[in-house]
Amino acid sequence: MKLKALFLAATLAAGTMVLPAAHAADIQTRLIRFGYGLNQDSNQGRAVQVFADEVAKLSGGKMKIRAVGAAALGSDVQMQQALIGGAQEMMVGSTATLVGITPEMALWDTPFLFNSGEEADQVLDGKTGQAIMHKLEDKGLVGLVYWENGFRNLTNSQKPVTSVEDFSGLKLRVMQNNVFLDTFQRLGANAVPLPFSELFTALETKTVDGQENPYNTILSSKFYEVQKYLSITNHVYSPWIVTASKKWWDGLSADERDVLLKAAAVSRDFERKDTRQEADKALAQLKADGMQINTVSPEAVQKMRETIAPVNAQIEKAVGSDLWNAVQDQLKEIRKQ
Ligand code: TK8
Repeated sequence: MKLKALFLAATLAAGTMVLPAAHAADIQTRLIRFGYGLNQDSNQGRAVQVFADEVAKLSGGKMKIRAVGAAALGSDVQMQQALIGGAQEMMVGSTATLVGITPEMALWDTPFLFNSGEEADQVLDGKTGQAIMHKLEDKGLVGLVYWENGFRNLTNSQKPVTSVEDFSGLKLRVMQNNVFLDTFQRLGANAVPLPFSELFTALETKTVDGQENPYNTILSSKFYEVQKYLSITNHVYSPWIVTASKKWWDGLSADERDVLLKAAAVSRDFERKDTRQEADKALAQLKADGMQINTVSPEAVQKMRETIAPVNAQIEKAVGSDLWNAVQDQLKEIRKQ
C-alpha cells in the first residue's frame, strides 16, 4: 500500500511524463533553419518567434528552430530553391513569389479580390485555399499555413498619387511575377520586378521611385526614410505562406510533423491578430515619421479597378476556371451572411 501511494505521488509530481503512454512520441533532436525576409522587429519576425517557441514546447525542446530574418538566407525565390533542393528546412514568404513554381498561387494576386482580412481567412483556410496550398507538394514544397501580409498600399518619393493618371512616369518595384508586372503596367507605371531583399537600397538610390506593401511592412522595413508619399490604395490583399522542404518533410516522423503543423496553426492565429492590431497604429506612425498620406477617392479606385480588370481574365486562365469560380462562389456566400 505504502509503495503504491509513493508511486502515485511520484507519478503526480512528474506530471504527464509518466502517464500511461499510448506511445512514446517519436521525436528526434533536430535543428530547423527557418528563413524570412523582413526584419526581426516586424509582424513576420514576431510570428516566427511564436512558431519557434511553440515547436520547442511541443517537442520537449528537441526540435529547435533557428530563425534567420532580413533575407540573410536569401530572397523568397532563393529560399524556395534551397527548400526544394533540401539545403534549408523552412521559410515564410509571399505567395506571389511562388507563382513561377505553382501558377495557381496567382489567384491571390487578383486585384481587389478580398474586402477584408476575415474574408481572406475563410477562403485561404477553406477548401480552395487548402487545395492550392497542397499543389506545392508536386513541386518539392509543403505548405503549412497562410499568414497575413496584408492589404497593399503604394508609396513613392516623387509625387502624391491619387488617380490612375498619377501612375504615369513612376518607376515602381513590383513583386516577381507577371500578374504584378501586368497590373502596374496597365496603370501606366514603369514596373520593375525586384526581390524584396533589394528593395530598400533600390528606393534609397532612386533606382526605383516607389513600391507597394502593407503599412506594417512600410514601417518595419523603414521605407518611410526613403519614401515621402503614401497612397491608400488597398489594391490587393497579400498572404504569406509558411513552407517546408518536401525532401526533408518526407523524412520526418508523424509526431514531428504533428508538432510542426500544430505550432504553425498557433503562429497563424497569433500573426493575423498581431498584424491587424498593428496596421492602424502603423499608419499613424508613418504619418508621425513624416510621410504624406493621400487618400484615393472611391471614383479613382473604381477607375483603377476598370483599368486593371483585364488582369482578372489572365489570372483565370492561369489558375483554371474551376478554382477561379470556386473562390468567386465562396465570396458570394460569405457576403450574403
Ligand atoms: C518578404 C516579401 C514581402 C512582400 C514583397 O520576403 O516582396 O513585397 O510583400 O513581404 O515576401
